[in-house]
Amino acid sequence: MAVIAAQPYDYPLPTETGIALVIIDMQRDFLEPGGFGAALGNEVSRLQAIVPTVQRLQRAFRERGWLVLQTVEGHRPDLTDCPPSKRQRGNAALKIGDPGPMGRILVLGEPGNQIIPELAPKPDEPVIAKPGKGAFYNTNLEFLLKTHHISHLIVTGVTTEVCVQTTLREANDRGYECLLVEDATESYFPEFKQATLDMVRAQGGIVGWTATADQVLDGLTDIPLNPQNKEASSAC
Ligand code: TIU
Repeated sequence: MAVIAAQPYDYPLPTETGIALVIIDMQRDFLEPGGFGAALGNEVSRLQAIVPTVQRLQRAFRERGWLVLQTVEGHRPDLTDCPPSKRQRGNAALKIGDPGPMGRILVLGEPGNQIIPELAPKPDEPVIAKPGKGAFYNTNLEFLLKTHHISHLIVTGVTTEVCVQTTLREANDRGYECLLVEDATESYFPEFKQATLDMVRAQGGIVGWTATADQVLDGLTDIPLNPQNKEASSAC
């Protein structure tokens, strides 16, 4: 059986059902100055370090024709999907919906809401717009995963302890086998990232596994391509 060397123990890879790469919220709002992350008072530049690692994983999944799905956190322009509590929280100088240097803060379709160009999705790759921190709340993510027969999620993106961890926990409760990639996720707070990695793999992997991108890529080379994947690969 193919595995990824992981913590707290080897992550068994699926033989019959599918595996997907999940890239959480790698949007300008969180990685560039002038967006939501900066408006909350964070130093956003430290999130840039994971971009090449996420790109490597994205490339590997694409080469095999496997599902690569991304999320963006954002709200409808009328903010009817933004609870007032979320808008007020943190007392930021710029609130969700206010005009900022990259358009309206955390509003779908605005320049700040775009995925960074280095990780731009291909036209046939799904991008889930999510109004919450978790990617399952008020989205069709579960439907999408079911229709693609996905059971295993390789999880990356930002920020580790907010949208990534919330999504991973939501997925774990729904029965997905989740592996968080240690060097493909980042936080504005290194200690929160570390705490999240520790929490995920504590108690025998109570909410999942962690591994480095190299460990993931090594493990993936052992999975035989299924006919559907071969078809998808040859179409690329
Ligand atoms: N503020 C923070 O750390 N994160 C978020 O608001 N959203 C995500 O994590 N994507």
